[in-house]
Amino acid sequence: MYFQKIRHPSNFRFAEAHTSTALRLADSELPARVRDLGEDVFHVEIADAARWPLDARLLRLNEDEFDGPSGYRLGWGAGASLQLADAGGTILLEGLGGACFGVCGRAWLLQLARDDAMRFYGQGEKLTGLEKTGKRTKFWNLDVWADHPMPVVIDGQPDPQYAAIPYLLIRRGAHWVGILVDHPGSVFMDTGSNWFFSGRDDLQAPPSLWFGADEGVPAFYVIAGHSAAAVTQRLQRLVGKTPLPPLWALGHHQCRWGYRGPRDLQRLDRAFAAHEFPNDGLWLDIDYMEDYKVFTTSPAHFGDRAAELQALNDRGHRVVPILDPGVKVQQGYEVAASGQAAGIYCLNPEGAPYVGFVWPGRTWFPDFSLPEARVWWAGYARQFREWGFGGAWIDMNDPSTGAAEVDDMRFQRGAWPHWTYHNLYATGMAQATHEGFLAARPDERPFLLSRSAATGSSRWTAVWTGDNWSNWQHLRATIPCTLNLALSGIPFNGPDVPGFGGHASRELAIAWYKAGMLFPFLRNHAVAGSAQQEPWVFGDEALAIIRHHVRLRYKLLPYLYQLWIAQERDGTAVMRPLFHDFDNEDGQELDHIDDQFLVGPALMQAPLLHPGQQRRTVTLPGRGRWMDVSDGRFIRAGRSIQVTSNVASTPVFLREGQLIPMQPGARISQTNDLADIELHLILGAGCSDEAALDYAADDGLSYGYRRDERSLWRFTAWREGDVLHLEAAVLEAGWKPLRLCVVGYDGARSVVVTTATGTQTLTLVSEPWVFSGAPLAAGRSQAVSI
Ligand code: MIG
Repeated sequence: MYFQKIRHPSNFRFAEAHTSTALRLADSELPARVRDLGEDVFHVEIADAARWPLDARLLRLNEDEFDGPSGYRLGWGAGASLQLADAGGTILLEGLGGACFGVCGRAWLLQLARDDAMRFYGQGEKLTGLEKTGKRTKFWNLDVWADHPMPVVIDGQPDPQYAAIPYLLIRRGAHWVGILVDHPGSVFMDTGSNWFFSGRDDLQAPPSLWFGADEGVPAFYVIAGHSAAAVTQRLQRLVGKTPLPPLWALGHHQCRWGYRGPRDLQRLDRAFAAHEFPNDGLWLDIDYMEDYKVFTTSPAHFGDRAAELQALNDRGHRVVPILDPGVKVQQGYEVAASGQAAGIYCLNPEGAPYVGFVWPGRTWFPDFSLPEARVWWAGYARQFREWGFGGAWIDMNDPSTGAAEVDDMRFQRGAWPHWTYHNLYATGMAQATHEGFLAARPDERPFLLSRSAATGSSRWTAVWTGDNWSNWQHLRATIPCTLNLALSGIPFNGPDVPGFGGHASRELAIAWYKAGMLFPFLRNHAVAGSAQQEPWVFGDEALAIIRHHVRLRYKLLPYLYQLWIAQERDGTAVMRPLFHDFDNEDGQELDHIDDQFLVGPALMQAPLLHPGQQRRTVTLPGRGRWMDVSDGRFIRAGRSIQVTSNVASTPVFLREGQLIPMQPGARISQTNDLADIELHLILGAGCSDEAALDYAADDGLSYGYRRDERSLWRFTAWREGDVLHLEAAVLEAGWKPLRLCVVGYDGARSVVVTTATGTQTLTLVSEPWVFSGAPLAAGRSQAVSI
């Protein structure tokens, strides 16, 4: 842990009473306001301009989003204690009476009563596990390798990480409550770490949890609801939903610190083609630049840049280079000079441009908190996109400043101290880059990947979880990290596969690819100097296994794409923990399951995460059945089972009563057509469920879908004996008609398809296919057009 200490309630003075507009301390009053924003979203603000003169909340959240009534109530009770009650008046969350809101100079803190039945999640990007009871932490973006000792990094313990989302999701029985601190700088939080010297608790304090900040206006949101899913959706609407990504961003990406330019990428393109391994993104790390100067390309590595990029693009690969914010301080470097002329750099306390030391050497840093700095940066980003680069990978935006203390970097032309924009720096960079890309191609969905992030950044960028290590504990840690990011409003994220630092073994590479094949973002990336880890370097058998599972991701793209449509529509998480979709029922406890996860409503993975592992326990949540893709059996849920697997396979379960759209046949290229699908009906023998799916298709690239250039079908399906029934209605027809085959399981022999033009019965011809491991018995219909 980077920060061993955080502020402690003992040093705070607490409000003891309240009026309708203020909290009363011994000798003063603090204006305090609780607002009900609607739909059980509340805002609490203690805006005392005397104590907190600077309101640094530049990124406004979507408070106007909520228009329904609230069932819960939030307000101050006796002892100036914040209280959340449900519709029946039962108190669900409560401050410690007389010790709820406190101040310590400019620091503030809010303390709530804690009991052992509470469960805690969220907290954004952290490697501290799925459930967060007993954690002491800070939210402060860091360059992890630069700021933590290397043994801590390798061991998988560094905290904080690159992205800071000061959010806590609390489960208390059947209620879920999210608390989001609205603060651009350092926020601290303690969920019961009980940090007493020598184990002695001289305070005799009741169990509590607290959060606060060192300075800045105390403000936070409270979101209450009856499920983790409902609270997460409203959090996402509040901070901003993730716009529908271009389809290529959901593919496989190949990166390495060491690819320098088109020649390296052409070699990769040939290898992917030779191995019939689908891949969408080819990435360039810092060596593609001239002297590490941002917005340049090295003449040594590029020839006719436009032609080279076009040729790669024609072969189905987008080229995604890295952009670092630091601008090299150098005479005659146009970017540096124009930024200086525009006066858009961060200043130090003496009023000169702040200097840091990163890859280019002495560097200045654009002040993305200034709209004019974002416009300046967007101008270069636009040109960059026009050169033919497909996306941007924005790095070092924590911001990383080398040996120079970041605190001397000030914002708003020097008027604002560093904390006011620290955690938002990457988000400003993402926003500016996004604007530049849109200016270059107004009708193309931009794709950005950022290292650092904050509340709200998912409006502009996906996130990768930074520099991890090729070892098993890092593999295991990726699952809860990605799940908690999704619960915290950053659904589009993923780790470097199969680890950035160190050397991935063959076994780890296979395990990581199998576990990560359906993560929201999938990129192979490695540090300079490590052993090569492209999918084909581990031998033919490993290549075949990795390729199979990456092709499976591509086969599932029509399904994955629907999950992103749902995210953009209502903020639904994509990859999520079991408790997002299922309650603890019948004695089945899902609170701590961190080695299984759901990808959308229909698919659950339970990967092998230890060397040599061939068996594991799998919890099947809910009351229905799950189909085991290794043998097609439908297994009753509400219990745990033992499964065996092997190097070639990974345990995956499909939820009965779901319809899963997939690409037809095996995937060997990155060519997609969302209007040509197999619809897999997960309905086992004896199933009485009715299944439903709205399926949408568009070009996967432009904003046409916002102009009605998309098609939408509504499917309903059920099973009677060995006959499947499928009803299909066309709800929108702005894109293409649908070519559809039906795939059935568990002895289904025919399907009766009903559309507006009539009913036809199609035979399901036995066509086993390999989902993972052994062939899976299935029946497939001929294609129909809808
Ligand atoms: O100081 O650009 O996290 O993905 O390969 C290291 C080189 C800078 C850190 C990124 C990593 C990238 C590396 N960068």
